[in-house]
Amino acid sequence: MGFKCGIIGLPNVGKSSLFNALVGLQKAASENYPFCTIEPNIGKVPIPDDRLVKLSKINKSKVTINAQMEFVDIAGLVKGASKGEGLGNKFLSNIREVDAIAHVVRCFEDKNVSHVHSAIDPEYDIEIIESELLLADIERTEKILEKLNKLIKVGKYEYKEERDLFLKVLNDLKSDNTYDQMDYTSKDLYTINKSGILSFKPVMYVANLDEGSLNSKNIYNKKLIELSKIKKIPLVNISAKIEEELSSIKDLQEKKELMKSMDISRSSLDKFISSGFKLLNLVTFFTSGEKETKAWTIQKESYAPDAAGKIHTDFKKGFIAADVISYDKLLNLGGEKEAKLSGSIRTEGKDYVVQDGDVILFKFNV
Ligand SMILES: Nc1nc2c(ncn2[C@@H]2O[C@H](COP(=O)(O)OP(=O)(O)O)[C@@H](O)[C@H]2O)c(=O)[nH]1
Ligand SMILES: [Mg+2]
Repeated sequence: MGFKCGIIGLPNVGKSSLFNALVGLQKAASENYPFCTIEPNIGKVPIPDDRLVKLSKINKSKVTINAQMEFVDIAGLVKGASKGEGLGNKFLSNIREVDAIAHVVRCFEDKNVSHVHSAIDPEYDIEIIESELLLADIERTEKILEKLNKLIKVGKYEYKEERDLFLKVLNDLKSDNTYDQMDYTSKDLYTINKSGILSFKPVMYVANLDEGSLNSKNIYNKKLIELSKIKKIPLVNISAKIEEELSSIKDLQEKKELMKSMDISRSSLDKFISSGFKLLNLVTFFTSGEKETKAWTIQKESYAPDAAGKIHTDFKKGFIAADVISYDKLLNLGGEKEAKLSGSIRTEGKDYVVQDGDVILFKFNV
């Protein structure tokens, strides 16, 4: 199971440029992932993590392997998509499959690249996309309610709770997209997202900026910053075009020089990937030894056997215990040997909830 982040937005805003930049990273990393196939609209990219590098160094591992996340390039949504306009239904069903959404918003000017609504206007662009998702969701929720009501009518009262949940969802969808996710428990959100409702998925805005505006924010960007604050939606600034160019350059020196000439210190792709990762509500744990140091991801609040199952199903089936130490503690002590000698490694059982940054050695029976 992979964690997927879908890239959505109007046509010609830079989705594919961003996606190509991510695929560039994937190609660069693919020597570490011999089983990694490249699909046309799915990119698997390594999640950057400074801790992994340090951990690998301290334990003198031969190989270092990042956790991965999947990105999906979803073709442009247009006005009327919820009514099937421009292959709308197909695009909407692609969005249903993702765990989080990166909404790319055009903030660059370029006379050679047409804008579907002739003028660049982040607020209006966002409204179009969000209202298409909303309209599709209202229709879907009404259908779900119809089905649940039928079941209740024939005496299946156990569906009442779910019906009430979707009544609340419908009410929130209709009251102009101002619902507060805090009103819902994580179990509610799980049920809602599983039902194919789009508006409740975790989302971030991605401002695609001019080459020249990356450091000095332009008016479109300023507007978007304001909007993201009001809506409490995280925002990442990138220049998809620059990132696409940078990720295609293999020579590190050449890359550095190009970045210097454009006055950028760090690729914004890392920040984009990290933000996407945060949205997915995951934690990272590590396995580390002389052979390799590896980062793994798992849903927050997961138990130790589930973490073991990420590595191998046998690890979960035959789970006995987990030897655990936090990354910070291990690094402070100076390495695995020192941690063992000082008795700092805890043994945890099957009820242990894995914490972000845990370094774990699983014990199991096969
Ligand atoms: N000037 C400029 N052009 C860009 C930028 N990002 C994308 N483009 C161009 O805009 C056009 C559409 O980009 P694309 O990524 O295909 O958009 P999509 O339809 O959202 O997938 C392409 O010609 C890109 O080269 C940017 O930051 N600056
Ligand atoms: Mg495209």
